[in-house]
Amino acid sequence: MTGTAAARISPETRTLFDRALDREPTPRRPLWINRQAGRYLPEYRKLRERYGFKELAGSAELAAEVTLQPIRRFPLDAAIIFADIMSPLPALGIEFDFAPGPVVAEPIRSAAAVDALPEADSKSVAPEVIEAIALVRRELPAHTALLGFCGAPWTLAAYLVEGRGVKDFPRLRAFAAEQPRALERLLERLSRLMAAYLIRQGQAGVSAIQVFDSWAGLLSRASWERLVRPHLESMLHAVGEAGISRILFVNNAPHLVEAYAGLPAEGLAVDWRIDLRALQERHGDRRAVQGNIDPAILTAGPEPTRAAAESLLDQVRARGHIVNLGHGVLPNTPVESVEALVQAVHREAQ
Ligand code: 1CP
Repeated sequence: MTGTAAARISPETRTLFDRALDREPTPRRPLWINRQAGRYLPEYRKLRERYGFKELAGSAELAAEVTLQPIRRFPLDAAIIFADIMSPLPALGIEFDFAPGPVVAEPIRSAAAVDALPEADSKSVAPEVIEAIALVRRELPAHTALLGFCGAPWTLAAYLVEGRGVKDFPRLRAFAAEQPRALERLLERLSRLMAAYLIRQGQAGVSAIQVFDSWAGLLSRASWERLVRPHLESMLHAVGEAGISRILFVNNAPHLVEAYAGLPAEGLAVDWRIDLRALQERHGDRRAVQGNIDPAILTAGPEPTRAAAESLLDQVRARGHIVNLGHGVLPNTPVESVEALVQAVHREAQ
């Protein structure tokens, strides 16, 4: 890692990523990769031989090391802190494991279970993540942005009510119909907790955060407007008031993208199902757009990756575009495909 004082971040330095998120002109578009620290990297797999995922994410030093792994290997424009969307939930007394996705010990399936959740002190919310942010900040080159993140209240509620990731989350949808008031109280609690957590991440040194709404698409638009929107909106508003830039990632919800686009966020990130150019045409005057190569294309190798990257760069206007995949990079992705993506994006500066 570069260790000279000049290479370290200073408050005056605005990275390529930060400028693109503010829709300022940049010499080329920034690039980072959803789930960029992970199993496709040999150095991550090596650490996973010695430590479980919970141990890695639970130690500030190990989490900082894993966060930096993809940055040492590729010239990416942002690092994302290594943690999970579940990391802040122990502050609410929630117990869970990973197998490999989150499995909650006692799913929340009644109004009484929602009301029994303890009030959390913001300092008790994932202190290891806050410490890891401070550690990464010291090591990260000045031109690389550091991103924090959290799960959207709805996506967190999906795991808490259903208990684990299952197709179409039927128990969650039943809970929304049977106990709408209890669901609202749960979303309200999660929204307040996540706002406090993201603001602490900002104080620890991230310049922007991404909110992952991975299970956004489960409700009809009318139910989403009624149950989900107010809580997501108040969380994003509180984070913006604290001066932290926001990217909202919406997965697999083509029927809701226009509704999400109206929420307060500097950037809108979408999966590969969405026409990013059309989204930019509709919202590019107020929002940066991020995405959205299909991660499966990278598993097909460097050539298809290069072609997909060139086609994306061709279609989407450079200004206010942050290049990324439409969802997390897959574990069987060849490192050479990531290199091909980096090269295609960097070629724009030449
Ligand atoms: O090595 C392993 O086996 C652990 C796999 C793993 C990893 C690497 C999990 C379990 N979480 C993570 C880290 C993680 N999760 C990051 C860190 C950043 C990085 O890797 O660079 C981030 C941003 C997340 C976010 C996350 N976790 C989301 C939102 C993004 C998305 O992919 O939609 C979701 C839905 C989760 C839940 C989760 N945690 C882990 C898995 C495998 C899953 C999803 C699948 C499921 O529900 O079964």
